[in-house]
Amino acid sequence: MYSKRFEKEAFKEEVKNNIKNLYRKTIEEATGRQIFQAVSLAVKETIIDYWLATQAEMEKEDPKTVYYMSMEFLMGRALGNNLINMTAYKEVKEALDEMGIDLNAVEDEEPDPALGNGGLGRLAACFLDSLATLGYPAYGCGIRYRYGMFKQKIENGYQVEVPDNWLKDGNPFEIRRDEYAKEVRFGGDVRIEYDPVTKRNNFIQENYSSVLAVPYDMPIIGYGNHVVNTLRIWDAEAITDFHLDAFNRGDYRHAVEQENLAKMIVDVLYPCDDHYAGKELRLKQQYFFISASLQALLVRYKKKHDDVRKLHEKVTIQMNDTHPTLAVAELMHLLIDQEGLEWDEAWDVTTKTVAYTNHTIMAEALEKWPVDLFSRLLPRIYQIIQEIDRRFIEQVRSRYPGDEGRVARMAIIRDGQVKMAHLAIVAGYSVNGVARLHTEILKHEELKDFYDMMPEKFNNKTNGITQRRFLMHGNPLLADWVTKRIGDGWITDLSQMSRLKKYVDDPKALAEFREIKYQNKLRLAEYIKKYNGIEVDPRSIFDVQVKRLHEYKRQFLNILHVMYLYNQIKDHPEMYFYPRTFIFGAKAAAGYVRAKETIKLINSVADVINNDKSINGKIKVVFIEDYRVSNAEIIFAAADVSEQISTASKEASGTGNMKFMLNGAPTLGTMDGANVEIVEEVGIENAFIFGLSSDEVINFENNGGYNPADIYFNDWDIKRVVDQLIDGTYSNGDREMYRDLYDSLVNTHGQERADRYFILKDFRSYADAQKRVEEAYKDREGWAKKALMNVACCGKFSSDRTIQEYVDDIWHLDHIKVDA
Ligand code: B1H
Repeated sequence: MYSKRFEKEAFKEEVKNNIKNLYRKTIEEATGRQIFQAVSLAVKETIIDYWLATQAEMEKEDPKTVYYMSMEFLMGRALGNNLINMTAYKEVKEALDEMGIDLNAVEDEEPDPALGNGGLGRLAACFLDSLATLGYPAYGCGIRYRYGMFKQKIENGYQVEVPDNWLKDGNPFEIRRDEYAKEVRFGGDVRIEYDPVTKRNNFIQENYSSVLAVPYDMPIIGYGNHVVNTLRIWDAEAITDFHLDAFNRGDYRHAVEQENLAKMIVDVLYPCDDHYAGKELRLKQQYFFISASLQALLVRYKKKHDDVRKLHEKVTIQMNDTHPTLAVAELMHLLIDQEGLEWDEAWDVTTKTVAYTNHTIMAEALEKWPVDLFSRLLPRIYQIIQEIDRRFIEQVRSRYPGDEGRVARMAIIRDGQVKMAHLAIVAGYSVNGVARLHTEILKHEELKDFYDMMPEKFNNKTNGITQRRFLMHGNPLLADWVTKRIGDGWITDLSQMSRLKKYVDDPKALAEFREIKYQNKLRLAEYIKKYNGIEVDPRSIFDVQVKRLHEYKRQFLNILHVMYLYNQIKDHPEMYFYPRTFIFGAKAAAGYVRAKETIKLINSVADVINNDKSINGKIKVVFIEDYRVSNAEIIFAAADVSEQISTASKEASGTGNMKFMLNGAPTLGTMDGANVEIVEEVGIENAFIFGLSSDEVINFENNGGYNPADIYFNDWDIKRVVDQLIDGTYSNGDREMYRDLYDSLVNTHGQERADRYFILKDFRSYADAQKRVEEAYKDREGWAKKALMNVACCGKFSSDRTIQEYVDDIWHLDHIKVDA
C-alpha cells in the first residue's frame, strides 16, 4: 500500500469484501465498529507483506537487535498512525471518501489501547516508532493486559474508574503466535543435585505452579521505509493437561490453581504512575513477561548461533525502569541452569547484555520487594540474586575497606528487602537518566555511591517524542503548513524545523500560522462542548495542563492560582483581564486520595467560576474527562500555553512539554526535567520560567524543608486563597471537604512536612509568570513569533534523535534495509 503500490480500486473492493465475509453485510448496513475492523484488515494485509520482508532481511543479515523490555507500551490508536507511516493516509482517506466513509470517523471507532500509565509507557511507544523509522531491528516486549488503563468518568466532580475492555471486539492488528508459547514457573522449591559427570550442582525447581505465556505480535511500522518491527505482548493461559508432566496430571486442585493464576496474571495494568505498588501480583507479572521474553529471545538467537557466550554480540536488552530488572537474574538462570554456563561466564554475558534506564528519583517509586515474598515466589531467582549481592559486596569492601556504611547503602539485599535499582545498576552495562538535569541529580545525589564506584556506566539520554503521531497525525493543518514552507524533510529529520526561523518576521506567514492555531482551538472547543457541555471562547488563551495527577506535578498550584485570579476579578471588575480558558486533564491512581481530592477541587472551582455570570466569562475552567493518547493529540494542537510546573528536581524529564512545543505552545514552567533543555533551545525570551531551582529545592529538603507559615501569615492574597479551601466557597458551605488539601499546605500532622512540594513558596513567582504570559499574549504578533520559535526550535526533542543516541552510545545496532 506504500503510495506507489497503492491501488485504490483494489483497496475499496477489499474493504467491501471484508464487510461481507466478516459480517454478512453491505457497507450501508455495517456499523462504525464493523467498518473499522474491515478497513483495518485491509490495511493489515499490506503490512504483513512488509513485515515478512523485514523478517526475511533480518534472517539474512543477522543484525544486532535491541529488546526493549517494558511493563508499559502506551501505543494509542494504530489505524491512523499505521496509514501515516505507510505514507498512505491521504490515498486511503480519498478511497474511503468515494465509498461514503469518513476516515476520521472510522479512526474514532478504534479503542485507544492504553497498556501504560503515562510518560514512561508513551516513551516506549515513541521509541518503537523511531526504531522502525530509523531502520533498526527491535522487539518491544511487554504484557497483553486484558484491561488497560481505566477509563475515567467524572461524576459529581469526582473521578470514577471504569474498566477498559479494549479487546472486547478483538484487535485487528495483532497476530497470535501459538508456536512461540513458553512455560513460566512460579513458587515451589529448589532441589540441588550433584552431577558427577559434569561435576556441577544442578538446581531443579519442583512443586511449582506454571502458566503458559502466549505471544501476540503487533506490527510497528517505520515511516516510509518498509521496515516493520514487532511489539510482542504476552497473554497467559492455563497449562493444559497435555503440557503437565505425568506427576501432576490428574491433580485437580493444582490444575484449578494454575487456571486461576493464568487468569489473574495478565488481567490488569497497575494504574500507578511514579509510584510503586508492591503487590505480589505485580511481581508475578514482571517475572511472567521477562521469563517468556528471554526464553523466546534465546531460542531465536540459538537458531543461528551455537555459542551463547557471544549473546551480547547480537542482542542487547534495555530495561525500561526497574520493572523488568528480573531480566538480570532470569538470564543468569537460563544461561547457567539451561545452557550449562559457569557462573563467571554467565555473568560476563549478562553484564554485557543488559542496560537500565532510570525514570524517577521519587522515593515512593523505588521498587523494593520483601525477601520473604520474593524468595517464596521465585526461589531460584532469589538464590541467584543473593549470589550477585554477595559478590558485589565483596567488591565494595575491597574497593572501600572499612566503609560499612557504604556497603549498607549499596547492598542489593538489605533489611529484608530486595532493591531492584541496585540490581539493575550492578548488572547493567549502561545506566541512563532521561534528561540532563535528571542524570546530574542521579549522579550527584540519588545514585552518588554507584556513580563514585562505576562512573563509566552513567550517561544521559534526553527523552523525545515522535513527530509522526504528534504533528502529522494530531495536527494536520500545521504539518501541511510546515511542509509547504520548508518541504517534508522534517518528518524524518526534525532538526529541519529550524528553517522556519526565517518566517518569524514574515507577517503573512505569521498570520497563516495564527489562523491554524485558531482552527485547532475551534476543534478543541467543539470537543469540549460535545464531551463537557461547556462553551469556551476560542479567542481566549488556552492554558493547558494535561498529565497524570501527582502532587509533585502541582495541578494544585495551578488551580490555587485560578482561585486567586477569580478573587482579583471579583474585587476589581474594572481591571483589564485577557480571557482565559484553563484546561486540565489528568487521571489519578485509584488509591491516591489526595490526587483524587485535587480533581474534585478543580471541578468544584470550575462549577463556581463557569456559572458566575458577573465575570463575563473572563475565566473558564475545563476538566477534560479521560485524558488519553487520542484526545491528547487534539489538545496539544490547540494549546497556547504549556503548563510544566513541577517542583524543581522532581520531574525526571516530562515529554508532554515537548509535544506542546512541537505544536507551538510556549512553556510556562520551572527549571525542571527537560524544560531546562527546552529553554536552552528556544531561548528564555520564548518561555515563561519561574520558581525555585532544583538546587534550592534539594537544599531545603536536606535541611528539613521550609516553613510555609512564613508565607501564609504574611501574604494576604495567598492566605485568602488557602483559607477558601475550608470556608465553604467551593464546597457549598462544607468546611471539611478540602481540609486535607488545606492541611497539606500549612499543617504538619505527625511525620509529613507541610507543603512538601513548595506550592506556597513558588506561588508568587508563578503568579508573576502568569502575568507575563498575559502581557505577552496581548501582543498578538509577538505571541505568534514566540509560538513559531517553539516549533522552529523543537528539533532536538524528536525521539529519532534520542534513539540515534541510544544506538550510538549504548546499543550499537546494525541497520536494516527493506526493499519495496
Ligand atoms: C516516570 C514512572 C513510573 N517515571 C513507576 N517513573 C510506575 C514509575 O507502575 N509503576 O510502578 C510507573 C511509572 N514514570 C516518568 O517517565 C517520569 O515521571 C517523566 O518525567 C518522564 O518523562 C517519563 C519518561 O521518561
